[in-house]
Amino acid sequence: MTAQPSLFSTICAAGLSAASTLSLTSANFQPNTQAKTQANVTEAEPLRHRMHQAQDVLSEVQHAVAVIRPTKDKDAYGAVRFEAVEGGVRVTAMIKGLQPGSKHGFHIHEFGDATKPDAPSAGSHYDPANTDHHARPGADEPHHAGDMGNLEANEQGIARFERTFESMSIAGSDAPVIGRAVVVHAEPDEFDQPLGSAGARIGIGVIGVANPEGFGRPLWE
Ligand SMILES: [Cu+2]
Repeated sequence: MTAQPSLFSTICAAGLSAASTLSLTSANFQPNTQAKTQANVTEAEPLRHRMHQAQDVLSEVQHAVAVIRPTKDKDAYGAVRFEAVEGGVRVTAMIKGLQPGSKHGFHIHEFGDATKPDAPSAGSHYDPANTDHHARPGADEPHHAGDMGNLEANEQGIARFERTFESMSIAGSDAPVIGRAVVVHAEPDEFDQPLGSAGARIGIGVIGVANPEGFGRPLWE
């Protein structure tokens, strides 16, 4: 019974200490826009492809999911699942709101950042091996780990996708996709350089840790 007041006091003390630190920090803070911009440029490089200590926590994750929402004035929406399987990651997707019979470039991009209405914040194709080369997935040539090919919509404008990729992992050391973004493009991926000419970004979703319960349920039912 004595543990409770003791714990409470500790929390209060920690709270006061944090509050003092905060006010001190605010009082001393001098905005310096130029220095801040330079720091961001320097810090962005390792963050593109590395997970730092978070890797230790996430390495057990076997299932990930991205919920796709339309970008500004577009209509693509749906979900993409990632499951660790023997030799790679199985990706299953169902995307709706597409034109009947249309094809759409389908990639993992380097930043899980969907803050911009038309999604340039997601950056370029996820390419942790620095291949600097775009290609059809599974092609016998170097390609971005994020090259997933094309979605193909049926007559109802619904695309279903299922493919296993050897060139990625959920949260392992080999091209971990967790925390990156899935992008659906307006145009077909033509597999030309540098990025496949797939046009505007019509849908985007950030890849997060999935709830394993119910993960086996078919995505399109
Ligand atoms: Cu793309």
